Amino acid sequence: MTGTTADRLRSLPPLPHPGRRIPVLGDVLAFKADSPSQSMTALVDLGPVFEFRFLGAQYVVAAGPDAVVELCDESRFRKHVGPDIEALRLLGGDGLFTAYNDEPNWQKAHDILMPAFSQQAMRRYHSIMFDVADELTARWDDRAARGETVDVSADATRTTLETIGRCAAGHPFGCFQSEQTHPFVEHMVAGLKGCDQVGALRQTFLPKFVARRAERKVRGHAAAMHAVADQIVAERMRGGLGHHDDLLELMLVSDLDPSNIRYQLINFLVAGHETTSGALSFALYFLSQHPGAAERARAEVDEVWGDAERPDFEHIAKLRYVRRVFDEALRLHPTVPAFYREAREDTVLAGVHLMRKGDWALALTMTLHRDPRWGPEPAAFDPDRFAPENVRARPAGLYKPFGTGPRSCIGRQFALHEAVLLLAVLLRRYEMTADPDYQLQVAERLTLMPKDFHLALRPL
Ligand code: MNH
Repeated sequence: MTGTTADRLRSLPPLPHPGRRIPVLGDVLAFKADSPSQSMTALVDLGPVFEFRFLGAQYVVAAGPDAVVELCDESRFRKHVGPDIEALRLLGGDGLFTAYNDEPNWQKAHDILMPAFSQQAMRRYHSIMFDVADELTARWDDRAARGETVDVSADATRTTLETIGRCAAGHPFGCFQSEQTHPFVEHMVAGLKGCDQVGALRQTFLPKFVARRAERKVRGHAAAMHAVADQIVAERMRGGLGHHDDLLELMLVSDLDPSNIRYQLINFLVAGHETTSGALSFALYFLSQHPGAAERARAEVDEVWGDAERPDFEHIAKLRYVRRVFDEALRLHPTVPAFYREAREDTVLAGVHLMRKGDWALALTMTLHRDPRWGPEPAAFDPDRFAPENVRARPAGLYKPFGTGPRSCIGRQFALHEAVLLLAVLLRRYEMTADPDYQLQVAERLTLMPKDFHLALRPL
């Protein structure tokens, strides 16, 4: 650290924090425990970087768009495994998402798994994605025939879990064969919630046993999820290696150790369905609120797909407008609402906050995505923001739904292909209307998801 930076540290005012700070407890009043990232977003007026405290723990939040853009500068910052992600290691160990930057298994697994996300691999997933779409439409046809509405987030979750299970590991979860939520999802939801608590508790000055008690609960859910992963591996081994060409096979023929393979499976089964499910649900929400956009998207599907029941792989990327609808939904409701970044060296963030090497801050995607540079009404749904001429006219770096840098989302192309395909299938088959009284509510666990959102379907 140079003398001048040290001097600046002394001259920097303390970070702003929410009003009504309570001694010892901290800033709890400013937060709704069940919607932390929405609470943080609401505090953006405090300044580009603010802090909040909770039982002795300090969280630094970058909400100002320029501060978030700075945090995405890979030369100064890198991914940080923040408190809740660290706790997620109880479920996901050293799998890709939960691995530390310098953990050898990250680079190793990343290199082994990259081929599972190549164009060639995506072509194989294409027909599986249609198989699952058929199960979804069979369910929805049935509901429509009975005049019932559909629970969008629940069915989107069925669809994306089924898709990732079959594409990544040849494992059908049977999500459409049961009215119950799949036990894997039950344990995942409870596990994710528990990890959030464990992450927060470990930072506080409360005695260690408090966090450990919360940990024990999470371990129960982790064991159930690990059993699912182990069963998937056992299934594959029984059939013998060499007959499949998927992510699981890539791992099993590699020298990754068995415990890491189990963790990777958990990572992919969780990261690979929950985020896409939420994003798909938000896209359907916006389509139901904007009939003009739905009509335009439907016309595009008709034109590009024609009569083909199962158009080729290439016909998905040609659905430019459907893609814009999805991009815009992810802009307004980024299902991963924030990510952690740590300083590579001592540095000053946004001119207001000195960070020592290794210090971290939470980068909020939601505020970045609603920066005035998006146009006069940043909160309004307008897919044409993603028309090429408008993308070119905007500064780069204002859109980060998939994170940033080498630790950004490995499943991005997978998610985009799956989501655009599903939206097209649904648009072509149904007119979808929401209850006119429905007010969008956003549920938060690790990711965002519309709450209690139902659609009425009219087959076309
Ligand atoms: Mn995904 C990392 C968002 C779909 C697998 N994903 C990330 C990150 C974001 C993200 C943000 C970076 C987090 C961080 O910096 O800490 N992911 C999404 C969104 C969707 C999504 C918004 C869908 C929409 N992700 C998918 C799918 C898969 C997947 C589908 C798997 C098939 N994601 C991952 C993995 C990582 C990741 C694995 C961790 C990558 C790494 O660190 O190497």
